[in-house]
Amino acid sequence: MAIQKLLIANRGEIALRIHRACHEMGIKTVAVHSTADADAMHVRLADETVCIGPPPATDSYLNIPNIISAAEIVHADAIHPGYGFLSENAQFAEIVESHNIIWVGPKPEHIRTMGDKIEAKRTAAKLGLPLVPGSDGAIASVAQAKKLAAEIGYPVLIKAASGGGGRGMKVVPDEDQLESLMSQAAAEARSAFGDDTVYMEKYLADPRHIEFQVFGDGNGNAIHLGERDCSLQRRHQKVLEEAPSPIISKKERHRMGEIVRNAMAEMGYRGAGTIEFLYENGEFYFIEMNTRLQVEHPVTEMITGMDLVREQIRVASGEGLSCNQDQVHMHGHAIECRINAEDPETFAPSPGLVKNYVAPGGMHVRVDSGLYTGYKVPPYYDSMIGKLIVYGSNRQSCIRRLKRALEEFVVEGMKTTVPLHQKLVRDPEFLEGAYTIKWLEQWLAKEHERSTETV
Ligand code: MV4
Repeated sequence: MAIQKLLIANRGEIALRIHRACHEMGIKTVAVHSTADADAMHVRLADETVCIGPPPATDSYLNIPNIISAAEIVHADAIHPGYGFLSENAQFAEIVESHNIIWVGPKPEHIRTMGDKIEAKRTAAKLGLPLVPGSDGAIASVAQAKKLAAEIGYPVLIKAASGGGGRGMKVVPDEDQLESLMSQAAAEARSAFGDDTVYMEKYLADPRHIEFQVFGDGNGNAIHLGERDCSLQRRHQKVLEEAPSPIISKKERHRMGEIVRNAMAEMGYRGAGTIEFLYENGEFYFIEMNTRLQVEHPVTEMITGMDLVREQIRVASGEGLSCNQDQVHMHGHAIECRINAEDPETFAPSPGLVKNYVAPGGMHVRVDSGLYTGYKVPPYYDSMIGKLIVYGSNRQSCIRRLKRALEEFVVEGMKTTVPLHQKLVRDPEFLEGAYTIKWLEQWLAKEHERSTETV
């Protein structure tokens, strides 16, 4: 069924991104927004707007009855959830579908399965994905944990079944600390997620975070769009992402790509998904699957030339994927810098009035942002105000262009992470592509030391 009017259940740059895809496809858009976002760019551009509540997200962007009511009032025939907020809420997906509204997302059952990290690992194992050695399911007792940890070898990692984003994770260095760290992890998981189920994995000391982009049509056809390297993170927040990974060979990409593609085809996966791996000593280990479009999807778009939001909408409306695997071609290199309204040294949020905004441009430079001069960044939400995505025929030319684009970026009135990126892309180790998940925080600590040194 062709979609005529789509409700965007999100805000910020991703709401704008979805609006743009819709208008290119001839689909009318509905922006739902909190009172704090009345002046947002995507609200200005949308065909219709509905205010769904006060600033706190729980009362607006997470308020299911208000969003469904808005969709009914304007007769929207589809809802796109973006990322974050309700995007991985299986119950919301079910409610949308039960109102005969097209859910632009994966099947609710797949969202639910992948939301439970233990179920996700079980499913992944059945589908032939390689796992980190660990417990087969939840840990039931300290005795069982001790026995298993002795088999796996210390250090081990205790993770929350409902977790994600690193919350409720504990590294256990030896058996003496197992019992106490296990109960701490369970307590943290209970207070954060209302579920104290934990599981165990071998702790990988210094891996890279590599994720594969997949797409399914829901009827057993699936494609992969290669990988992204997302190892550069600070406190589980990604800072800069690139595609392809500087350390994955064509052969490895093809091998893993086929494994994830077959897995998605076999499960009948529908829509966009990301399969997350840790990569160490030449081996991939599945850790989680995200059942949504991700912030960093544009780097994949740059190297494949595909519009992933368009693809999501096609699949949701039953038109199927626009191509098969043989028609997916990856060329060149792309890097995304997340631009946050934050102090680049302390990372303290820095919302407020944008006194002057000039985005970079030119060949192969893309800026996804709802910012404009005179806009007021509200203090209630995530501090990401935009993304700079740059393409080059190879990694070196991409980085040269990225430096040039970062020089052009003007955001006045608030602190941003632009200066951080300007420094980062000049670091010799970054230039070599020689980084792992621990590298950025160590680099930031060194940079901080350097900047606070007294003469
Ligand atoms: C791990 C790990 C080491 N060993 N699992 C962090 C959040 C969650 N998505 C998975 N995480 C990790 N799981 C094993 N068995 C290290 C991390 C991790 C991490 C992973 C990806 C990117 C950045 C990270 C930062 C710290 C820890």
